[in-house]
Amino acid sequence: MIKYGKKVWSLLALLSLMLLAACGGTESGGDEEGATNGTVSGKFGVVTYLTGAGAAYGEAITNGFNLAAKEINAKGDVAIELIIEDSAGKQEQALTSGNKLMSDDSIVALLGPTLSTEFNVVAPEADMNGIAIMGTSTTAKGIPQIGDYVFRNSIPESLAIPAAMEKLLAKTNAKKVAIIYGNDDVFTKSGFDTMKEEAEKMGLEIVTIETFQKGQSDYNAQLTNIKSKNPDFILASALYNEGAVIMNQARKMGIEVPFLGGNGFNSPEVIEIAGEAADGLVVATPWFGEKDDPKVKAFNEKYQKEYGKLPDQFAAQAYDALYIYAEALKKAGGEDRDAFRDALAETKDFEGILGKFSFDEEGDVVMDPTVVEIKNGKFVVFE
Ligand code: 1QQ
Repeated sequence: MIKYGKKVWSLLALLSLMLLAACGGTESGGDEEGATNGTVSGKFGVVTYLTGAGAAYGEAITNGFNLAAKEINAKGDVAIELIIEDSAGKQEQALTSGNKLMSDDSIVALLGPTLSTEFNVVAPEADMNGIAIMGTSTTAKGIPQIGDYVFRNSIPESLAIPAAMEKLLAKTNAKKVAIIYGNDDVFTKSGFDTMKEEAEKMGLEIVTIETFQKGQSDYNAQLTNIKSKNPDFILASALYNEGAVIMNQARKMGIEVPFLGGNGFNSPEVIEIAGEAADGLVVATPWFGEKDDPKVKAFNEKYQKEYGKLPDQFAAQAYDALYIYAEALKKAGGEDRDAFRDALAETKDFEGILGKFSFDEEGDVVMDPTVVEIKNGKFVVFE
C-alpha cells in the first residue's frame, strides 16, 4: 500500500519535474551549461565511523564522499546532498543513525555504515524498509546476500585474503602459519574463516590460532605462543588500531616473519601507529595510489589539495561509490527509492578510480586486487 502510494506520488513528481524542466528550458535561454535544466536531485544518508579508535576509516570515507559530491554537483546534471551521521564504530549507534536516516522520506538511499559489524544490523532494517544501502568498506562474507536492497563496492575478504596468500606463498614457499584474529567483530571473524579455509586448502600447517578483543592493548600471551611455534608467516585478521599494535609488539619480541592481513590493514594508520614495525605486512587492495593511471593521479592531486594528505583505499572506495550512486540517481530520474534501487542494481562497467566496476547477480563485487606490502614505511607492490 505504502509503496504503491509512493509510486503514484513519484510519478506525479516526475511529471511536474518534466514540466518544470520544459518551462525552464525556454526561460533560461541556455546561457549556462545545463546548470538547472533537468537537474536530478537527491539526498543520501551516510552512516560512518567518525569518532573513536578507528575514526581514520570514517574520516577517509567522509572525505571521499564530500570530494565526489563537490565534483558531481559542480557538473550540474545531478545535485546531491549528503546527510552524515556518526556511528562511533558501534552497532547500537549505527542502528540509531541508520533508522533516523531511513525514516526521513526525503532520503533516497543510504551509504555505510563503515564496519561489517555495524552494517549487519543496519542493512536488514534498510532492506525491510525498501531503501537501498551500499557498503563502501564492508568486506565480511554475506553482506549483499542480506537482501535485494543491499549492495557493496568494497572487495570482500574472501577475495582479498586468498589473493595475498597466493602471492606470498609463491614467493616464500611457506609451510607453517599462525593465525591471530579478533573474535568479537563480524569482519575480523569473517577474515579468520577465510584465512583458515584458505590455509587448509593450500596445505599449510596451522600451528596455532590466537584470539583477541577490541581495544586490547597487551598481546604478550598470544605472541609468545606464536613465537614458540615458529610459523613462516602470521595471518592476522584485525582492524588497524589493534593490528598495528600487534605488529609493534611482535617486532619488539623478535618476531620477524611477514604478517598477512585483510582489508582492515589497508590504512596508512598502520604505519602511523606501528612505525618501522609495520614493515613486512602483506595485503591485497583494490586501491593502489602509485598506479600509473591518469584517473588515479588526478584523484590523488584533488584529494591532497582538499585535505592535505593522500587518499587511502577507504577514501577511494567512497569516492567511487558516490559516483555510482549519482549515476543511479540520474538513471532513476528522481527520488523514488525503488526506482533508485533498480537503477543501482543495473550498474555495469562503471569506470571509476578503482577500475571497471559491476555488481554480480547478488550485488557483490568482482574485481582484481593488487597485492602490496609495507617496505621502509611505505606501501609498495609486492613482487
Ligand atoms: C569491515 C571492514 C573494515 C576494515 C572497515 C573499516 O572491512 O568491517 O568489513
